[in-house]
Amino acid sequence: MKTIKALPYSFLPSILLAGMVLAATGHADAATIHGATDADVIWVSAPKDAPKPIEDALTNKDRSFIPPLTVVPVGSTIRFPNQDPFFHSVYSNSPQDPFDIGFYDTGPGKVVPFPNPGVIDVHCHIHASMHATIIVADGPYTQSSNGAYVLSGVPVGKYVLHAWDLAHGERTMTVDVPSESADLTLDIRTSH
Ligand SMILES: [Cu+2]
Repeated sequence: MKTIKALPYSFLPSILLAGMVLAATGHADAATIHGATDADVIWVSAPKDAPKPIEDALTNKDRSFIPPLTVVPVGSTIRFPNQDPFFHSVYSNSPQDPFDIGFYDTGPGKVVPFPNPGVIDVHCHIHASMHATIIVADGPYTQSSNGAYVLSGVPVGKYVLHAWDLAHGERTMTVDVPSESADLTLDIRTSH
């Protein structure tokens, strides 16, 4: 479990809203949290309710990662296919899931497992400008769209909620989901 970090100034009022049940919805067995956000990815640490691991891919093309941001459930694997006519050598020094897969030429690339949750910064030894972010989520997750998010499938209980974007990094706070029919509005913005 991560330690809850100090929250940015204007993040604090949001916490007060977290316990407010604004309306009941028709969800049968899990609550929904939604609201405005300037984060790109929102997830909660609820390992028992983490989505099943998947096999994903992060393509190397034109000296970049496609896509530059990807979210996978904890335990997933990611392949790094190389569509450039030259070598790449992808690695991460992120403490949760460090890896260094060595040099690989054009082709299917190599597969990396991500057994631990966290925010993983990915780089290339050869091309210093290459960067991607992989978020390994140990619970329900969602990506925002047009400054808003909807996180569904959140089980009843008290959880650490994580929000991430490139400018602000990772922010965390606790949320208390009081019932399976809860529909929580939670503002996750650094300034508003
Ligand atoms: Cu490279």
